[in-house]
Amino acid sequence: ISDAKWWKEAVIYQIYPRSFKDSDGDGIGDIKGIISKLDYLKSLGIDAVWLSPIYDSPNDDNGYDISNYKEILKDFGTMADFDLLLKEMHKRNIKLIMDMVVNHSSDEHEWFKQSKSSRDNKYRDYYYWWPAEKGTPPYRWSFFDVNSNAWKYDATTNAYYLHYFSQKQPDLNWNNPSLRKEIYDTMTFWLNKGIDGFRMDAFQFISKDDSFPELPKEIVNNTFEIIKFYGNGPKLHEHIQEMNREVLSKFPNAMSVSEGAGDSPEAAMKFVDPDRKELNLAYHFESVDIGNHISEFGLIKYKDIFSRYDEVFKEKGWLSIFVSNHDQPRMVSKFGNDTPQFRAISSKMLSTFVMTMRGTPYNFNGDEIGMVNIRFDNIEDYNDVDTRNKYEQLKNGGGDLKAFLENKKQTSRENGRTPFQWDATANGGFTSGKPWLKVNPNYAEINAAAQEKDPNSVLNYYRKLVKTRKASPILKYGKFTLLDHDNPNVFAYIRELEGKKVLILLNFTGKEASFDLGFSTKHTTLILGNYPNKSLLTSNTLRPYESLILELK
Ligand code: TEU
Repeated sequence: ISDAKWWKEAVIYQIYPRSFKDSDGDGIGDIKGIISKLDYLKSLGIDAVWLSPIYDSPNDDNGYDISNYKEILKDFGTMADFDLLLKEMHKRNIKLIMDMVVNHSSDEHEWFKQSKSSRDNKYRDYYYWWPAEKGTPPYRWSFFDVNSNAWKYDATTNAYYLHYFSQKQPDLNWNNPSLRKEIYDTMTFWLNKGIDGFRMDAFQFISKDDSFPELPKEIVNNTFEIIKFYGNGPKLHEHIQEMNREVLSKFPNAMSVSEGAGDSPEAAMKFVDPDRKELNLAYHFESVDIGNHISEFGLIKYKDIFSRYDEVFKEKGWLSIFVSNHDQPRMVSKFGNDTPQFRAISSKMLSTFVMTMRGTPYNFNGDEIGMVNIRFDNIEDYNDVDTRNKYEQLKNGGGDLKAFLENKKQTSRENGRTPFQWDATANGGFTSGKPWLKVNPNYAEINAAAQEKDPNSVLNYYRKLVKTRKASPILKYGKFTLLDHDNPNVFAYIRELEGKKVLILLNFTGKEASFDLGFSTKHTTLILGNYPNKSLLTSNTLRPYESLILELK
């Protein structure tokens, strides 16, 4: 394969460090905890870890609000721990992708403290300020603000500052070349340590028109419109190209992925078209912003998103394939079925999808053992700034709080953040102390240790999947063709490379489902299936949540 690259062939595993493994009993996951689980990661067969932020932070948004880009958060350990982690990962041939959050910083970052101290401070223009004598600034919607207002008034200099996310996450002003230089220095600092790349947080939002034209009315509370408007600032690609020249081009083996990639496949392509010299992988949200549960939005719409993107990316560019992350509820609770009857089988089916689709597969920690939504009853159980502030806002407006909490049981991103369930001991073996966020009480049944012993477990199936993917150039590079488009129950497709074909059949329902491929499945051999016993393939039927990877002759 002429354009082979390690990040096209890699399986990426996302670690949410706060919830992965606590080594010192303070209830918060840490770097030493991760080090103690590196052999587990190795046993999965994964190639790279994307580590959510571990930098110094007051944790308004769990590290996505950075107060010092070159220091490690004390709760997580020290720089020496980090250096050891990197060394131990590389020893095991696991690469490390860091999360770089540079659309905004923490309001406790030295830059912001300086910036807000006076209008003529040299850091003033590191952020966006609107002097109050000009009147109220043109409205900007905020993701996490209690009033959905991205402008916050600050009396020190009688001005408003911009924050697309929480009030403690002021947006960095990328129009300022000194700020951009600081960011490039920071990235170079980490790359010089030997890390293997970056996931660029909220990166589609970095460029802003600082004349702040009126916002289109449709934008409010409409994710798609917000991404369309905020995700395509006037100098976005100019900045990314500069970053490529100043940093990425000097580290040609490092991978780069933008979180968010505009509002269409064509927009996403602009981030990663090799001729444009910007980034390596696109990571778009259409397939997760599609709705709350697959039974509501339906499989056909879901298939269409993947086909539409694949069509644009079939000749060049590269996509990320994922079904969950730390901003999403649990994969099985959204796209599968997390009842005891179907949890394991549908988890396996979903991972089969991720591992057989074209693009680099990502697994969010815990999905490989089939962890499910915790479904908190009380707002006090939530730590997440997004959920808490939306609750507050609703409360202030006299909204239906009960309905809100009910909805969050299905949709809150905190469902994906509960501590990793390692074994059946107290707190799922995550910590010997009091966990920062409740552990799902089902850890007694759902945990890694129990699954180690069971050859048919979700975990052991996941390992087989990774092996299958890694051994197959067809699954990595093969062309994707969707079959049986109108089938609302079965996702069927072929991957094809140099005349060799693999057929993938996925039943997304809890019932037997039939399919019509337009050809017979007689001449197929099974590569991997998620049921332990023989399939009903001869009758063109799949069992509930069945998945099959077949060689097609
Ligand atoms: O998320 C940014 C972001 O754009 C998402 O909230 C996105 O809109 C959503 O996932 C689509 O469904 C990043 C981080 O991943 C998130 O954890 C942070 O809270 C946020 O940036 C602010 O740093």
